Amino acid sequence: MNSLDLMNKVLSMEIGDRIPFCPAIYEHKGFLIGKTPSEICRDPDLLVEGLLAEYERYKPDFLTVGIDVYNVEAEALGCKIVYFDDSPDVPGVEDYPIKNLADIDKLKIPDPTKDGRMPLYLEAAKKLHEKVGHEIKIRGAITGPFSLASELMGAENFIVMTMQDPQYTVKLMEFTARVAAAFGKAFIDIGIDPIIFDSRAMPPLCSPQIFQDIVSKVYRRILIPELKKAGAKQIPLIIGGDTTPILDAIIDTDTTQILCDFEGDIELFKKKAIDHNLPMRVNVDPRLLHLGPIDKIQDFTMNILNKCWDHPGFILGTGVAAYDCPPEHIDAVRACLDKDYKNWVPTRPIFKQQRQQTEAIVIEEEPGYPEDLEPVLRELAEAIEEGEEDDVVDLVEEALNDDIPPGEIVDRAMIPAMDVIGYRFAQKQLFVPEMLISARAMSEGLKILRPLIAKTGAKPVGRVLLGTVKGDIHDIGKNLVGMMLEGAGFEILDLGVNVPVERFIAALKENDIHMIGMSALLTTTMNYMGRVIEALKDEGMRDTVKVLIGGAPINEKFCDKIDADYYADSAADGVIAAKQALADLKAMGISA
Ligand code: B12
Repeated sequence: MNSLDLMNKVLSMEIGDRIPFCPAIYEHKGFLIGKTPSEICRDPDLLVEGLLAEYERYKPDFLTVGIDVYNVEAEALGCKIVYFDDSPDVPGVEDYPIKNLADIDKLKIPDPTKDGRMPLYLEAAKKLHEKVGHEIKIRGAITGPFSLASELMGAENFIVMTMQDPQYTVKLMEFTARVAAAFGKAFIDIGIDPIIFDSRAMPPLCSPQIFQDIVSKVYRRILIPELKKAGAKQIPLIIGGDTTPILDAIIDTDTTQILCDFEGDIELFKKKAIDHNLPMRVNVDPRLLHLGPIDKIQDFTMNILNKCWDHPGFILGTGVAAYDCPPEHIDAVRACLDKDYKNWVPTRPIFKQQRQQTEAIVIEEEPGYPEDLEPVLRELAEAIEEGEEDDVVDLVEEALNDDIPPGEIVDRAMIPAMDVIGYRFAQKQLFVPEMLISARAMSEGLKILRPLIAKTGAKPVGRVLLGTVKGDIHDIGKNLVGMMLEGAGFEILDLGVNVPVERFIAALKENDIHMIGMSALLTTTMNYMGRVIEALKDEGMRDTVKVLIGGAPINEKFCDKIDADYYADSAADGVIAAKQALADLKAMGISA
């Protein structure tokens, strides 16, 4: 049975003669042929070369025509994409066309044969189909309606809109579903089924309620029927992350194949897939795939195989392979299939229903507020929890009228409210949209407090460069630190969020800076601070500038580990640290 015959069987839930393999290779195609993602995503011949290299090297059972999947339709609709010709970074959206709701009406469905890079992908798909379409299943990547909407108006704005304006959310998603259908039809016209990617809709970015009430219905009403009408036989829907909370709603979209990403509840996915007669791909963790070691990758793979091998529609997959993922790591996943399972398959038993084991959830205590909290501050905290911006503004003013000092309003009501939100998020009681709405409400309150906290003196005592490091967009804490430092007489140059090393270094070169304050709220981004410090050393600047760091996951030990100078766990302590830094600089003969 060749790969194509196998796939036709497995996708119809019939037992094939082996388990199919579907590694997720996008930017890594570039690595295989020595080109950057930005080069291959703009040249159909290079794209085909990369796809053929993937086929040759890993012998997958699917080839997906796509690199920077989420940018293609977005670019055709007016998003500005930034390309990186000399680096392996994946191109990204830099600016988007929907700035206010009226802009939605101005958008027109693009023509896939003419607009943006859509024709390029169609050309590559056609060439690939001619070369290997007789022996392997080829699929054209299209962006799902939630993800495209979030590209078109900026993820943060779209997420807030999903909570606050269901009518416009539906309107925009009906439009983006029609765009996806148009691109999908163009692939179908050249003999290739589409595959939908919609990972921006994963929980907790999209709340399960919104997925069920809005997203799933747009799929069921518009996208899936239109693709079926155009002749699609298979319409897989790929949403990464732990989609267990939205599994039923994903099945309700009418997709023909589901994905259980590495964090998902495999047993539950398998049971539901069997109940609904759906093929299911299960992924190996992409971080493990990248970092190894090989024996851990194989343990992870074997665990998936042991759980899923008797599901006739099971496909072994991986999360997206990083650009420079060692190819032998991907080979190691495939080797598990070849070695251990090829002889088992013909006797695979019919799946027997398994009882789902539910884990007990340990509920720790929710953070609270001081017992003696003034009623107005309690109401303020609750308004932040609820994300009621207008109430927050009124209550901050009321607290000020009651002569409560600005610092106390922040420390006793506003920061504890964010802690409550963070706890509920960790407990999966709420999701990113709610967290974002609370953050916005808090920021509105801080706008009123800012001039009161940051009373600037005549001559700055020192200049501080502030920024939240690359990969991280949390800025409330950093902004508070900036306000308090301003209040203590420092001049602040704030680089904002998601700041790469190069911008820190360039700003240091262009300005007379005494200290740099970095913020990180995620365990995945805190290490980036160390990279900035390494760059300071490489540039010979480490001895002339002091480094302050902060953010919820940071501690003294981490500060020592990355060779920063001071750590502070609050804005007030940040001021003390900054004053200490000035004194230390002075002792070194460097004065502000
Ligand atoms: C609001 C919020 C968001 C908002 C941020 C909006 C914004 N404009 O900032 C949004 C919704 C965008 C968001 C997104 C995400 N978030 Co969030 N978020 C939070 C939340 C609830 C509050 C953060 C906050 O503002 N706290 C209030 C401020 C005042 O405190 P602070 O930031 O700690 O700052 C103080 C000190 O740390 C210090 N400090 C901070 N910076 C600096 C810098 C210097 C130089 C100094 C001296 C001091 C200092 O002083 C500050 C003032 O006292 C926290 C939970 C929490 N309680 O921390 C989760 C939390 C940080 N988020 C979390 C997660 C997982 C995410 C997401 C990955 C969710 C997702 N799956 O998409 C994304 C990541 C997006 C990204 N790439 O950055 C996790 C992080 C877990 C971890 N271990 O990494 C947390 C802890 C929630 C949780 N309990 O699980 N989030």
